Amino acid sequence: MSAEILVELRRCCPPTTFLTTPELIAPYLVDERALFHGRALAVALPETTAAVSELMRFCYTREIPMVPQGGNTGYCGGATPDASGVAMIIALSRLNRIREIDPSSFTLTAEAGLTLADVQQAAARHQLLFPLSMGSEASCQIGGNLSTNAGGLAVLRYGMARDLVLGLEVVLPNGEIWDGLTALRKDNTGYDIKQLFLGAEGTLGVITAAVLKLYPASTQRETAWLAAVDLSAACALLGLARRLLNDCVTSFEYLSLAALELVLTQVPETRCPFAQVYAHHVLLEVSVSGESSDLRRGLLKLFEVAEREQLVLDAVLTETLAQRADLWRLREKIPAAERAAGGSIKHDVSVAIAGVAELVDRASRAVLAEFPAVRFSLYGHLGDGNLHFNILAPATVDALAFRARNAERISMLVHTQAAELNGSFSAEHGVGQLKRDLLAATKSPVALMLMRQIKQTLDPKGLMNPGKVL
Ligand code: 2HG
Ligand code: ZN
Repeated sequence: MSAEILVELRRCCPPTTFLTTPELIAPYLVDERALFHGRALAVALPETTAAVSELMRFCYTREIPMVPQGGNTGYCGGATPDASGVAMIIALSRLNRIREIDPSSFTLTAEAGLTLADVQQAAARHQLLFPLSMGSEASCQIGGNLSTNAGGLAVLRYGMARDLVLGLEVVLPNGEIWDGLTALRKDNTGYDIKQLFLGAEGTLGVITAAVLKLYPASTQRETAWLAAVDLSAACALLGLARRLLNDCVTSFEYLSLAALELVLTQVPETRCPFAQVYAHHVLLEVSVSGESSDLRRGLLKLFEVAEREQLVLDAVLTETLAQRADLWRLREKIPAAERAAGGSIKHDVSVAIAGVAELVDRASRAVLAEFPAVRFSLYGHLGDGNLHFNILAPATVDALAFRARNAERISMLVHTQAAELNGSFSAEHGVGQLKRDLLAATKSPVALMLMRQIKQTLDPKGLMNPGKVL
């Protein structure tokens, strides 16, 4: 970076630390999956909202592009700068205080750089639950979760990240601070401005803090593993479970046999819950707060009805915390297992729940017609109609070369099938730079016009996270 800008930056933003040496900034220049490599002027580590504001005002006047970055666990390159080397990375990790927790209002005010696990633990200390939950929770940051509207493992019951927010504090591209940190549950006064920044992936401003919704902590929790007859039966099982269990289903995760086998072969100390081999597996978790429900009895009833209706072939209920952890490990380790097996071409598609089986059928046939030797790793949040329709290279070829040559075509085949069923090409991972062209190609002209007008209004100089989303 030019020495003069650095001197000026340090003079204008004295409390902020700037990293400039190649070794120190290197981790900020590559995304989680190493799909994108960028360059940057420097990495700024502001510790307060005022410091973020000063920094952004400086960048705005000098027309320096800004790339906000949280835990850098995203899947679409949304926090990785481009190759120009002119952008300032704004890393939020030092803006990491719990500002307030109000158990009577069931709210927690968190700064952007807290990890998701920090937020969950802060709520738990008051016997409260912050329900957003995902494999990367120890390192992803709440600001990133909100900016990308993250999903995860309990969306079925509690919604996506945007559903868990009451108020936001945002620094706009010119450094102005929007204090929207309201804890009101009802505020029907015109446009809901916070929604613009939730899911905007840092293209409109930087989320610095949020008032989050909390829930009573679960006092009873039961976990079951079931083998479904097929995918349609698994979907029917979901409806049955919601009805029989008083809508207490927190997670309803699907694993195809292939995805499960990947974990069993790649991850040490894992074991299939069943002695027999089944093609379709469901990890089902139910939870309640309070003492009145008998979840175990409800689940046993579910097993009985589901077997009678020929939806399931086998089922187990965990007896110990260790057994529960083992089951969740099977699900949460799938991405790591895919990596260990040479990596995958990932898809994050969603359709209405009733359409999931048809999507899998159509997309599998479309892919196999052109790539008969590929291996599938299908799994995901079936309760949300969201599948990770991931594809591994044929066992006999070089995985990296196969992906480089064929990922685009394979993704096109999968996304086309999702679109034909009115689905989404990005249910929970966002757009970033990976899916930006897909967004441009598939959103309606009116939707694109509205998005571009919003961008132009909030970020007239186009400095916020350039090249992402739009
Ligand atoms: C999950 O559900 C994550 O485990 C990652 O969204 C999905 O790696 C993937 O494809
Ligand atoms: Zn997922």
